[in-house]
Amino acid sequence: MYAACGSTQVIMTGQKVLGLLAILGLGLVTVTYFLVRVSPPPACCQLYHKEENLRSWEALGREAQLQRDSCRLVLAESLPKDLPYAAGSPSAQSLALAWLQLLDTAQESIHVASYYWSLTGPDIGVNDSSSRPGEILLQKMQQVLARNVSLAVATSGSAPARNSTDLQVLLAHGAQVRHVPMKQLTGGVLHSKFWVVDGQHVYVGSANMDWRSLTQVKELGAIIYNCSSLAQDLEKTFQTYWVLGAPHAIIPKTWPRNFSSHINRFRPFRGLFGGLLTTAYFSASPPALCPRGRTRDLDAVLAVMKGAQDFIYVSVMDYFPTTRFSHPARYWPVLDNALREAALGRGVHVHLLVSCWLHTDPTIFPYLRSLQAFSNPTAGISVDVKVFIVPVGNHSSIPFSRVNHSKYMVTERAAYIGTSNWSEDYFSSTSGVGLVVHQQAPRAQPGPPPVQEQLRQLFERDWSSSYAVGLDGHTLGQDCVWQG
Ligand SMILES: *[C@@H]1O[C@H](CO)[C@@H](O)[C@H](O)[C@H]1NC(C)=O
Ligand SMILES: *[C@@H]1O[C@H](CO)[C@@H](O)[C@H](O)[C@H]1NC(C)=O
Ligand SMILES: *[C@@H]1O[C@H](CO)[C@@H](O)[C@H](O)[C@H]1NC(C)=O
Ligand SMILES: *[C@@H]1O[C@H](CO)[C@@H](O)[C@H](O)[C@H]1NC(C)=O
Ligand SMILES: *[C@@H]1O[C@H](CO)[C@@H](O)[C@H](O)[C@H]1NC(C)=O
Ligand SMILES: *[C@@H]1O[C@H](CO)[C@@H](O)[C@H](O)[C@H]1NC(C)=O
Ligand SMILES: *[C@@H]1O[C@H](CO)[C@@H](O)[C@H](O)[C@H]1NC(C)=O
Ligand SMILES: *[C@H]1O[C@H](CO)[C@@H](O)[C@H](O)[C@H]1NC(C)=O
Repeated sequence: MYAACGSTQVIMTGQKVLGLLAILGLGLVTVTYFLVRVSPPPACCQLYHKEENLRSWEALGREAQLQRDSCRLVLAESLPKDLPYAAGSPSAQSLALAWLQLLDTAQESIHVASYYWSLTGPDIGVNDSSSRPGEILLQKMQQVLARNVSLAVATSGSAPARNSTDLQVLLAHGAQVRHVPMKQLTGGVLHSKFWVVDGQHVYVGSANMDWRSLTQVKELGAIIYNCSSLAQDLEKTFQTYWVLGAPHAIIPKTWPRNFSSHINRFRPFRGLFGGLLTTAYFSASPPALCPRGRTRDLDAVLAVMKGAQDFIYVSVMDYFPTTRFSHPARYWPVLDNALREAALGRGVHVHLLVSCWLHTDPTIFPYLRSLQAFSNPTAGISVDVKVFIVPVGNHSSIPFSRVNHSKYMVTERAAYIGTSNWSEDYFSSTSGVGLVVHQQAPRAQPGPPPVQEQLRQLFERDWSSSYAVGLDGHTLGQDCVWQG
C-alpha cells in the first residue's frame, strides 16, 4: 500500500519514538505554559500566546536535548498514468493515498478550500478506470460524514465542471458548502486548494478536487501533520472564505482582529519537525484577503527569490509577465525582473520549467525565449528555460488532462509550494495560498533530508527527464505534442 513512498517505513517507526517523547514533553509544556502566562500578556490573540509558548518550549527543549514537537511534513505528488521515469528516480508520497489517510485521521472537522469539484468520471462524461481514485475519495468523504466528522467546503462561485454532483452528494450527507463569489468581490476566482483537518493537520498544493488531479495531471503538494499552530493559522484563511461565502457578504475594510496572523515572513513558525529545525509560514492572495500580519503571496515569492544565493528552480504551469484576464493586457514584469536580477546581480542559477500542453497559449513562447536569451554563461549569468510535456499517449479521450499543474519553487534555502499561475491576476485578484518552508540540514542523523532538498530532487528528476524540452529542441512541436 505504501509502495509509492520509500521512506514511509522509516517515518512510521520514528513516530513511535516521537510519541514517547511527546508524552515526556508534556510536563515541559505545562511548565512553559505557566512561564509564558506570568509574563505580561501581549495585546492580541490566542495564537500569540501559542507561538511564544512554542518558542520558549523550543529553547527549553534544546537545553534538555528533547524533541518534543510532533509536527511532520511530507511532500505528496500525483504523476499522470503512463509517465514512466527512470528506475530509482526520487518520488514523493502518492497524493491519493495521502488524502485518504487524512480522511481516516479526521475525528472532528475537515475544512476544504477548493476551486471546483469533479471527483467522478460521469461528471464530465468520461468512462475511464483512472477516475476510480476520485470516486473512492468521494465515497470516503461520505463515510467520514457518517461518523459525525463535520465537513465544510468553501468553493468558487463560478467554476468549471458544472455538471458535477459531488457537492450535492456531500450536502445530502450533512456537509456544509459555501460558494464564495470572488468574481463580484475581487474580480477573480477562489483558486486556493487546501484542507485543514481537526485544526491540526493541513494539506496545501496544486491539486483540484478533481479525479484527474490524482491520475491524469501532475500535481505537487505538502501535508503537515500534528501541527496545530500552523493548522490554526491556515484556518484563519479558510475563515476569510467562509465569511465571504455568507449571503450578501462584503470584504471588510479592516478584517476583525481574530483573523490577524502572527505567523508570517518576518516571524515564521519555528519548530522541530521530526528532529529538523523548521521555519514555515503561509502566504495568501489577493491582498484584500490578507488580514493584518498575513504575508501576501507575491511578497512570499519575491522573498524566497531574494533569499537565494545559489539557485532558483521554478516549476509553474503558466508564466506571463503580463495580466491574463484584463483587456488590454498590462505588462507586469515583477517576477520576471526578480529572476533576471537574481541571475545577473547575485550569480544565482535560474531554471524555469513551464508546462506545455494542448491548451497552452502560444504567446507564452516569446516571453520564455526572452528570459532564455538573458542567459550569458561567459558573463556569469545562468538562466535556463524548458517546457514540460506530458505525453498524451492513449489518454486523448480525457479532456483537460495530461499536463503538469504543479506550482512551486525551490532554492538552496527554502521551498515554496503554491497554487498560483505566474501572471499578475493570480496575485492581485485570484485567491490563493502559498507555503514557505525551510529546514535545517540534519546533523548526520539518518532520516529524510530537509524538505527543500527533497523538492530539489523532484525538480531535478523532471528537469533532466525526457519530458523536459529546451526551447529550441527539435522535439518541441508548436502545439506541444511530444515527439518522443
Ligand atoms: C500525531 O502525533 C501523535 C502523537 O505523537 C501520533 O500518535 C500520531 O500518529 C501523529 N499523527 C500523524 C498523522 O502523524
Ligand atoms: C453537462 O450536461 C449537459 C446537459 O445534460 C450536457 O449537454 C453536457 O454535455 C454535459 N457536459 C459535460 C462536460 O459532460
Ligand atoms: C464503461 O466502460 C466499461 C469497459 O470499458 C464498460 O464495461 C461499461 O459498461 C462502461 N460504462 C458505461 C456507463 O458506459
Ligand atoms: C452522530 O451524532 C448524532 C447526533 O449527535 C448521534 O445520534 C449519532 O449516534 C452519532 N453517530 C455516531 C456514529 O457517532
Ligand atoms: C472571529 O470571530 C467571529 C465572531 O465571533 C467569528 O464569526 C469568526 O469566525 C472568527 N474568525 C476566526 C478566523 O476565527
Ligand atoms: C495505454 O498505453 C500504455 C503504455 O503507453 C499501455 O501500458 C496500456 O496498456 C495502454 N492502454 C490501452 C487501453 O491501450
Ligand atoms: C493556469 O493557467 C492555465 C493555462 O492558462 C489554466 O488552464 C489554469 O486554469 C490556470 N489556473 C490554474 C490554477 O492552473
Ligand atoms: C511538474 O511537476 C514536477 C513536480 O512534481 C516539477 O518538478 C516539474 O518541474 C513540473 N513541471 C512543470 C512544467 O510545471
